[in-house]
Amino acid sequence: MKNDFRKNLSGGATSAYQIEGAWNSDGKGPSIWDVFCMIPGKVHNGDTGAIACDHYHRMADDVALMQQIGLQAYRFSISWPRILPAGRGAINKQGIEFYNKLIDKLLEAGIEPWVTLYHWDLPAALEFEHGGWLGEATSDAFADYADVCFNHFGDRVKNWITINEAWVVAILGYGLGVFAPGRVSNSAPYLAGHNLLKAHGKAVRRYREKYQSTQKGQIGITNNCDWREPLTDSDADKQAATRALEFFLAWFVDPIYKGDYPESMKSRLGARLPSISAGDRELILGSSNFFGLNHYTAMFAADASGGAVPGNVYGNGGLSEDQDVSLSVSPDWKLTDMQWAIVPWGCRKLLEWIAARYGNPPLYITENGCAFDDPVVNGTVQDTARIAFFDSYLSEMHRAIQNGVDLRGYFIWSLLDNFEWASGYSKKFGITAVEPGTLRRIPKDSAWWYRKVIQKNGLM
Ligand code: PNW
Repeated sequence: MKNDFRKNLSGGATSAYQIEGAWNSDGKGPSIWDVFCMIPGKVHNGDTGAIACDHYHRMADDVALMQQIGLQAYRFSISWPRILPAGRGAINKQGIEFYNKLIDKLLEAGIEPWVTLYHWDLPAALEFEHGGWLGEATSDAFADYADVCFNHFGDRVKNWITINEAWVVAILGYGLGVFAPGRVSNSAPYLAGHNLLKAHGKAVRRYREKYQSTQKGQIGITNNCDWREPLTDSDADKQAATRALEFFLAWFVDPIYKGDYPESMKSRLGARLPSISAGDRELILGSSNFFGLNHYTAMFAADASGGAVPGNVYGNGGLSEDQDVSLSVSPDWKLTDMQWAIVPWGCRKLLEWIAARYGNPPLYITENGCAFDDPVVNGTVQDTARIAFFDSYLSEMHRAIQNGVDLRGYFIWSLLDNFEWASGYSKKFGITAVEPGTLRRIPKDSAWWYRKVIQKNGLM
């Protein structure tokens, strides 16, 4: 009964800054995360990604590990400043070499590469020159960088994701200031979001005009969204939940599938939300071959005036005063180490909401996972809560597919315990532990469980 939950593929995901290390090796330029980590108080315990999992030097072993686990696909990101140390201009050959080797190793191992072009490690040069994503010039630089990647890797890479989680970049990076570049503002997020959408559109245009017909790959964007369940069945709370989803997800997805920002955002934000010009619309509308979704948790939403946002280390309601939504969690929900509630049915409801709003697009869950800290005992890690998490979320995805959602693939976050941004190494999302000091990889029980799920193409 639980069989055949996936139509296409099961993979694992990571990102460059979280695993590579080698932050200033072989010609790599600094990113805004390299800089952000140097600012006292920004990252838990003063941790940095300078060494991280040292994946840069252990790449071949890590691919062997993926093969052992049986991954069919691997989602990783390319470090923009490893390819273009100054953000634009001269190409760093050694950076190209590294990703060439990684891609070749993956293909030899029968693992399909899924490449994210931007997973938050903006070249620091572009922060200084253009104010990062506040400058439109950064979106042009992104298209040129993407072009370099298509040109060098597109003969072998057939799945491209332009931007990872524009919401996180905009809100956590430019609104709440808890992620790089650390700005605090109630208007900058909407400008940054606008330029991120344009960057996506410009990169996709480049791919379509120069590469797609010969390389025959697909390109899309990945956004993150939690589910928002109305706290009561009052109309006011139902509208609050919809509004919360619009400020979270539709912000970036409506422009791509409908050509404009949601009405709720336009009316509430006024001049703080840039308008989508005719030219922007042409660039952005229809610019994704698939719908990438990262999903972790759910919260209740209630109508409120500038409600507080409890229960989340990042305060991830966004700028809630713009929404008049108050978020909360049920005391019955179990929490992960991120204090994110485990609500598997929320995943199904979100998938169905997306299918209904956007005409059932081909969907990929490009991240889903949980942080738990389980000890290594005699070389094993019994992470039963993580297995239960994956099992319950996959079951609900299966139900969504049965209900007609076109879900084609699934990537667990993450292959390795890694640098969890402002939480440093304190939050462990991996199906593989990384031993402090030696950095030895120790697959957790969830890795072997996932292997069986992939082999069987269904749950146990
Ligand atoms: C995502 N929020 O980040 C990222 O894509 C990963 O790099 C990260 O490791 C993973 O999820 C786990 O955090 C998010 O506050 C960060 O809603 C913050 C939020 C969501 C996703």
